[in-house]
Amino acid sequence: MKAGRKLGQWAAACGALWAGVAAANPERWQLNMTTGVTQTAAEVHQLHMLIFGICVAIGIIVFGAMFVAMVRFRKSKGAVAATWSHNTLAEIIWTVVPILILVAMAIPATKTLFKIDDVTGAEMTVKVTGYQWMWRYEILNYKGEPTSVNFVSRLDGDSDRIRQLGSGEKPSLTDNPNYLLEVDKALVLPTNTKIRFVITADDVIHAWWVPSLGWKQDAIPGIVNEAWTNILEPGVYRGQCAELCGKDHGFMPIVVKAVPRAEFEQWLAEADMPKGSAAQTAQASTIAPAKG
Ligand SMILES: [Cu+2]
Repeated sequence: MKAGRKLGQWAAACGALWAGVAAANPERWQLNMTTGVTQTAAEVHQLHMLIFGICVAIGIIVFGAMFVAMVRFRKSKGAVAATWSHNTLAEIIWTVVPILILVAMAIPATKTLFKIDDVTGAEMTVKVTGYQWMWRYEILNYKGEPTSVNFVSRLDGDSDRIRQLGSGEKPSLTDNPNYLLEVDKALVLPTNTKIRFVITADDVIHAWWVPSLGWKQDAIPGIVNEAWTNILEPGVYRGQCAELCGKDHGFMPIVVKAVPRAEFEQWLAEADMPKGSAAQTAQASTIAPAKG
């Protein structure tokens, strides 16, 4: 009884630790996947935990059987090796059981993959283009209306200064907790809105990845990939390029700022300048990707 209570307390402590490390944004030394801020991310996390549990159970059974065999049937105890070489029943069992386990894992995974692939019913489209080494965001439309919002998001000045050789400043997490995870212009998105992304690249292959959204998508020159999200909670969600793309691959972070719809509409009204306006021309001249 006493042992049972101890075990219960221990399990509760482990559970709290596990939940604590699975916050929306990945934390330093986080061990588990993030639970994220979208239905997709939550489902992906649940699948991950289910399949992790199945793998642990298989590991315990297989390694347990192996160690029992090694200890109980060792030579020093007088064990003699069997001489038979085929057993049809055993072969059928070790073929059928893994197939059943794989099918059992594939059914829920496939259901989630279909949902991740279904971009229908989106109220907004964002085009993401990867460059060496920055991201361009174009809000192609919102609620069926085209917009002219088009900007480049780069590593923020503070991170850029700290990373320079001989800057005299060593990056410190207390000075800058978002070192290499901050940009000059974040992608502002509305919450509780199905947002479709079309993702491509202009030079080499990149990948757009914000862990809290639950997916990553390759950005490939000449190909337009699709993805979607529906962010449930306002917040700032950080990500990175997830495909090695050159010397500054580690210096092209992603920041998504999710705000309530009313706030987003206000931001959009300010950012959406009429085509050909002086302000937009000035903006366009600063968004050509730098060579280097
Ligand atoms: Cu990259």
